[in-house]
Amino acid sequence: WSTEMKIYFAGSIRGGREDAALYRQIIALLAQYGEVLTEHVGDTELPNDGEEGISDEAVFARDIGWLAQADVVVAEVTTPSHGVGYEIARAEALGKPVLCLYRPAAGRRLSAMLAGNPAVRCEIYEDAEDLRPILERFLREAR
Ligand code: 6IA
Repeated sequence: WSTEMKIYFAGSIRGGREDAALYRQIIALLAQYGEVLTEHVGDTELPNDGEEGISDEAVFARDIGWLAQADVVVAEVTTPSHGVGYEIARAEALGKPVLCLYRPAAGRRLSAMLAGNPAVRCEIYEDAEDLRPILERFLREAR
């Protein structure tokens, strides 16, 4: 594996931090395959109203810069998030490979804008233990 691959991981922040510990696990897995540009998304201490000391404008500019540099985007999309949806659309427009990871449950359904989008790969899983083969296949094909 090339350690040069730059991976942009997207997960909900203000959309809700229920899955923050899982994001952290996914980031740790991804870090075995490349450089994860967005490790703060897995910071379980991060309050969902945002980090102190950095403006929304600075967050936006920084994240857009990272997205432009990224080779691939991996998004955990179970908790709906405007920011994650925006990042996915932006990555698609930039022609970057996008993988969406989704945990199905009764009473919710993945947005048709992702599930019905031929430009993004959506993979269903149950917990972090399922992810290694899914991530390896995606990253191999993206290289
Ligand atoms: O709408 P959301 O807040 O749920 O959007 C989450 C997504 O947008 C994540 O994938 C991040 O890449 C990006 N994002 C949104 N807010 C932040 C943010 N907030 N910081 C970094 N990325 C963000 C302030 C806290 C931060 C400085 C650690």
